[in-house]
Amino acid sequence: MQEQYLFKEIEETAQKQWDETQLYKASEDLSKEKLYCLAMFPYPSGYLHVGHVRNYTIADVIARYHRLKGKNVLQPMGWDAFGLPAENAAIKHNVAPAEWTYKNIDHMRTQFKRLGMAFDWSREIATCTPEYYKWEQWLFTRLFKKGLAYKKNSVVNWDPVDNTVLANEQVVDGRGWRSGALVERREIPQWFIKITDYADELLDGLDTLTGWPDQVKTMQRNWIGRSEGLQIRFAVTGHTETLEVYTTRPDTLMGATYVAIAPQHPLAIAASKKLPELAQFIEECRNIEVAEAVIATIEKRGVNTGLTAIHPITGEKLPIFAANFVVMDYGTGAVMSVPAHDQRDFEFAQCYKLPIKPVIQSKETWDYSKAAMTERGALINSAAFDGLDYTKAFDAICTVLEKKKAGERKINYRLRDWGVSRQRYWGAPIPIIYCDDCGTVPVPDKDLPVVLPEQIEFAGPQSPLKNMPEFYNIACPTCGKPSKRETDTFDTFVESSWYYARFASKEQKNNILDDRAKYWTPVDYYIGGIEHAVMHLLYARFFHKLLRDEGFLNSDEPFTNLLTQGMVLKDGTKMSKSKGNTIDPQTLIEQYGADTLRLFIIFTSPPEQSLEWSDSGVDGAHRYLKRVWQFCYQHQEMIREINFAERTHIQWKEQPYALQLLRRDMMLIMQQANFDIERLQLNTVVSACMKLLNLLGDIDAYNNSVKENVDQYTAGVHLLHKGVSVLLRFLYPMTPHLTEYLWANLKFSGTIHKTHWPKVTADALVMDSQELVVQVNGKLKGKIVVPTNSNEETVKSIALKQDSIIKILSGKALKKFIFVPGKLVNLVIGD
Ligand code: ANZ
Ligand code: ZN
Repeated sequence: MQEQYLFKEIEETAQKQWDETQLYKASEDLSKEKLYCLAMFPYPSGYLHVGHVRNYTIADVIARYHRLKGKNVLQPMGWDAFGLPAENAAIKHNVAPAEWTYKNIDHMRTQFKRLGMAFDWSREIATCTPEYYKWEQWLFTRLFKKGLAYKKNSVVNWDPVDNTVLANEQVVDGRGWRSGALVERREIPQWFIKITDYADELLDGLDTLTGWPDQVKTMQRNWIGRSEGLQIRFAVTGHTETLEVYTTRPDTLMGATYVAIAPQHPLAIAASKKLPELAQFIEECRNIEVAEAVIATIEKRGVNTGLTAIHPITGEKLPIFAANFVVMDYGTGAVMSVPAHDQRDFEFAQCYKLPIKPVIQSKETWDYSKAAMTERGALINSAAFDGLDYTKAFDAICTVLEKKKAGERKINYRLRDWGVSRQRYWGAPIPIIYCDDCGTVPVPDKDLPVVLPEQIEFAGPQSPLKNMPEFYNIACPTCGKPSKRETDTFDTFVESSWYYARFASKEQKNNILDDRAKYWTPVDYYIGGIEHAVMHLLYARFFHKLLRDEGFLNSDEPFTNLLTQGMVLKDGTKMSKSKGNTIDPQTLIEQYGADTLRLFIIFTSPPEQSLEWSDSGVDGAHRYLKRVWQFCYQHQEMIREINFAERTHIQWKEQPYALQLLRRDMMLIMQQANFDIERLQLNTVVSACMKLLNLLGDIDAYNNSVKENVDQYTAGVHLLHKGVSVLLRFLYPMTPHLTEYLWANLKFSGTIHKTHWPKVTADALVMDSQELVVQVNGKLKGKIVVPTNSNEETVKSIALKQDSIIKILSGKALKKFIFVPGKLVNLVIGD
């Protein structure tokens, strides 16, 4: 063993060996409890940043801990390899997306290895390979046959100069990122997957996810947006068809003073034929965004359609407006407007001088010329319903309308079906063929995968597939007639929705998954950024249920515990290339080693909180590891000797109080660390390691003080040996290279990778004796050791037998003896 901590040599030797022996390769072993630990796989952008390092280090610490706990651990890694940046790079630098992507993957794989991650590389997946996307194409054809995938028109961002559809990220301030042209909204046919069929299950399932942060569950609940309400049919004067509106506040029905419909509502379009003003308004609204946040803030505008709706209870005539705050694709695209109690309705009514009729009792006096009163309360101005509270009114009004056949209760969701088609090149081709005679035909299993051509050329941002007859011209699989392939590709969220399951059955050629997926899933720990709280995690939960329903999985949820790690900050702000405040992990690894970087990252903050970068913190972590090294270096012979010798049984309870206390302290540190690591409070596990090293120093000092006494010295050395073995194992998840080396070099048995996590010896926590402070007239005079839980009499007799006390007491009267159990005795004496 060298005196110097030569991290580079140690780490590189270890990594080479781990790779050659496939140390982290996982196999199914039914005799052991499985543990599947997964960090969200990265997009292969080309290099790992510190945020990645944090994400993957946290996961690696959890995985390594559970290895030592005796679990059968799977920790795979892969690449979310399709996506826009590869296309942008292709357009800018004239390099094929495939080539660019595979080069980045190679570089990042090397970086991961240099970080010492315990990944099972035999299961590596790149989602852009046909072996992978074949199976999502296959699944899609199943969903199509089941009616769970369908095509309908939907709005996209259209760049009129580049003649292409743009992704949202490619629209900057309403203009195309490349052409600078004003982006238009266009309706084109697109593919959807019916996630709404699973809305209720996705919502209810959240209640079972006790290992998920509440914040994420709330975000998913809001996204699904289930609401209970009433769908009402209004008769329209001069029309035979009724107008349906959806309301979540049936209790306010008597306060409806007008009806508002979306500009794209069929009734508005019909009315616009005779109303040029309305036609123009509809045209103007074509380009407004429909995001809810936008609707809340835009200026409420509209046009009177000239039509009137008949109030289903009062028979009053209510004007029907086409209004920009009503969206076509929620509810029925029409609302009964209650300006007294809904803010959007209120603003519109103010603008168009429409009546405001309060029907809900407010707690304080309310000024209805300023804002809507949106709280619930008892009904007023509502004829037969006056006095009813919210729940009773809701029920009564629903019942009346249901009896009149003018409406029924309805549950609505904010969740929309998932639009999966993208008009982009670098994605998995959607496996569909259009035949003039047979219609929409899914690609038969035997013709899968539909391989994405990788030798392509970009002439601007449009997908090259659209100009490749050799790709899209194809014979219809049913009738053989010349037909056309779909040239759209899948949204990359499709690939990331099921990769966690495919890791279990990676090389399976005959099926999407096999029984190994049932063994490994659900993922026990899933670690990633909060930015994936909604889309990715919701789509993955959805796919899990789809795969379950196809018989491939046997659980309902994919991720049992979810850990969302915090951001890495520098000077309080997010690190970003544009701010020029990024840290390159590669440089740090060269300067300090991967173990230091890993230790610093884990130590500095609890995983869920943000981490403030500090160069001196990295340095501190490194100094600590050097101290660990030094301690082991100095005690190497002593430790090896014990490891070589036959086991000596130490009678701990017969050792001096001081040593028993050191041993108890060691157990207390271990107990706390074990508790912390279980609740993923990883930073304090590092604190425990720091305390342990200090404690080892104390044990060393004790050993030096009892050198003359062979028995006592032997016991002390054994405690030191134990302490080192505990320290190395506690440090192992963070610093696997260093601890592997020291473990082997100090001749602890086996390899550290396969040893067991330290257990607390319960009896060491219970001390047979305890130390009390001795005071005389309130002044500290020394300490005595008494049996634990001694009564006052015993303590007094022991105290009075102390030589020092006898001396102090000589010739003086003991006026009072004060005993504070567990703490002190105080002798009050006179002159
Ligand atoms: C009358 C009313 C009175 C409403 C009141 C609210 C408060 P959630 O919870 O989101 O489902 N609404 C319905 N469809 C709409 C659409 N397509 N575009 C814009 N707004 C729409 O909210 C449903 C409520 O949002 C409905 O209840 C309706 O307004 C409005 F004091 O009806 B309410
Ligand atoms: Zn055909």
